[in-house]
Amino acid sequence: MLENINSPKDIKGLSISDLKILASDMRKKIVEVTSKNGGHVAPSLGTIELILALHYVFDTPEDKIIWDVGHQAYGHKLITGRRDVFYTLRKFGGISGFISPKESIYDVFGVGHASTSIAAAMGIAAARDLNHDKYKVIAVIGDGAMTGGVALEGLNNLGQNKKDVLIILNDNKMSIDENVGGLKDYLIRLQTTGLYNRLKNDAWDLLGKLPVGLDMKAKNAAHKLSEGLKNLLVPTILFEEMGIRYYGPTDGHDLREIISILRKLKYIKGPNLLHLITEKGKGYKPAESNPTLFHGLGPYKIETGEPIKKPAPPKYSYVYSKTLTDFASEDADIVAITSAMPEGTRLDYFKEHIPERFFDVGIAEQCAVTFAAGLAKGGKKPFATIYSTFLQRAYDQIIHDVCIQNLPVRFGIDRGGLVGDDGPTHHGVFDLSYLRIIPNMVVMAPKDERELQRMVSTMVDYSSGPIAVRYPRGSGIGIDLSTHPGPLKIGKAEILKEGEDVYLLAIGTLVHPSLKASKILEKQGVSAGVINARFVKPLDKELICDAISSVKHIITLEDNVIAGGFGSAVLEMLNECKISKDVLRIGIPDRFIEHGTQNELYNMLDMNADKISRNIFNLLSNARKNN
Ligand SMILES: Cc1ncc(C[n+]2csc(CCOP(=O)(O)OP(=O)(O)O)c2C)c(N)n1
Repeated sequence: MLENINSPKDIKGLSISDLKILASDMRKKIVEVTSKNGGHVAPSLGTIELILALHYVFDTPEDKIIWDVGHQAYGHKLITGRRDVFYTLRKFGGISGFISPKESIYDVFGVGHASTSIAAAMGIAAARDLNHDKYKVIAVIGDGAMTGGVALEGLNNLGQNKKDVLIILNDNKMSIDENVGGLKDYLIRLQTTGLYNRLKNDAWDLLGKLPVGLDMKAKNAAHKLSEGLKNLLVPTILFEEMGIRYYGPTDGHDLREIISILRKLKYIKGPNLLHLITEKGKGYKPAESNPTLFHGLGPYKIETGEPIKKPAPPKYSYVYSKTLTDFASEDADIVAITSAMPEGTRLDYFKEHIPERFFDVGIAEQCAVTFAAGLAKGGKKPFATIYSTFLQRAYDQIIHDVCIQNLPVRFGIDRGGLVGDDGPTHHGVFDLSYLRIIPNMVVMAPKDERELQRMVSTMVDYSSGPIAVRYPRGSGIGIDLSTHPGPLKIGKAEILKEGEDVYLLAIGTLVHPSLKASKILEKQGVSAGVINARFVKPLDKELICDAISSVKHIITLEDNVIAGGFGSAVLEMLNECKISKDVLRIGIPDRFIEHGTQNELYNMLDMNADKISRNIFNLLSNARKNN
């Protein structure tokens, strides 16, 4: 069936039983491709009926579907002209794992971070009205994404401005891990009573049956009475209190039912919310039974769902969490905070050992940072552990709530650098720039997992103000971690190799490639020194200036944007010290980097040892020629 679907127009005439066959084909295709490429399997398996019903009832792309996060829309890709390239999902040069307007006119609003759909849909609806257009705008948001501040801000406004937006709440009771917070409990209460809509329908039927001659006043009185009775029996409908009409809860896998409701909702103007109950991983047993693992994973065996993993050293996230947990078991002041990523950050390890000092605030990075500031104020040692890309959400909180008050909040910034197949919305390549410009902040990046341990230890000891360590996605380089090394002196770099022709000043994951590049250069007759800066802020002025005094060229290397990053900090320092050198800054250029494996991307950007050494060799040869 899927082979015949080239655009949503091709599903319009299908019967419900044909749509069911199509749903099954789509699930098979998703499992087939993600078992090889990895991806967001469980979220996408849970939305198949919803996707079919939306494209069946609405006239896309004229009507606009606005996805939240955009990780649950593989089915949407399959029926909007991308079936034949679906095998390239998340591959270098292939289609994105998220919603990407560059890729298709059916992908209306670019996304990868959570909770944006309601505000974006409201904006599109406002533009539609100003342009006197007539299309429908539909926001699809999960119960996890609904815990984010931006989503709640969107709801708060939509209820007031009454724009014609249909919100589909895709409620599977899960964020990546189990969803958290009062809203989650509330949604469960709505589900378990299940009464609301029945009562509402009864009330509507009743109104329909009232004598035709009855005047509006009497009808309104009857309506109010029925509403009052209903509110006695079921929880107050939060959304309705905010001015958004609520429909549901409805089985999100019952195609006939969703199509029938959407057909009605298509003609009901104003802000409406349809609450669908779905199952994450629907239709593929391993994903149904382990939705957290199958939220997003690498390749796996289709028959068993077992991830295909090559033996590898422990991941940075694990080393961070394990080290932190070890310290926390001796130091009762240490507290760990995540914003909906216990599994991703591996703080689940901390939670398992010290549950009373573990906090998951949901998809609420701003709350996580200000909460950490409060904990610091109360004398605790909070470790706000957040992916680099998601910490962008909390920039004002870092400045306003933490740094101005100089509070000793510890930031464990996971997924620094290029993250690979999740692409531009997820690369953590701005943090060194955005953190180092804030007064009071200390910023570190480890060269390997051993140094990460030392940096965690440094953060435990450091109480003079905010301090951050940012570390990459993936495995360390395989160092023995059986003993705990001590902390670092704040602002202390290390010379790994002396050089006479050129110095490579590197930070974080670029340190080891720099060492390798210097070895290649040595074979070519170039003496290249290597410094591991460790700190982007404060820089080790003394060590760096002393080391580089005899060379003409220095190269800075970082897995962060060149603009404003570590290399820029070095340039500023040289300028302040009135030292003049030829400086080449290697890092992420001024453009958004697509998806691919980390190796493919660093290779594309000339940021591996071979290419670094080749470029330095050419630079020095050209400089010699020009002299
Ligand atoms: C701002 C932000 N923080 C964290 C994430 C990581 N993240 C991606 S999906 C997800 C869970 C979303 O849950 P829900 O909206 O219920 O969708 P589901 O996967 O359950 O369908 C999280 C936390 C993100 N994408 N954006």
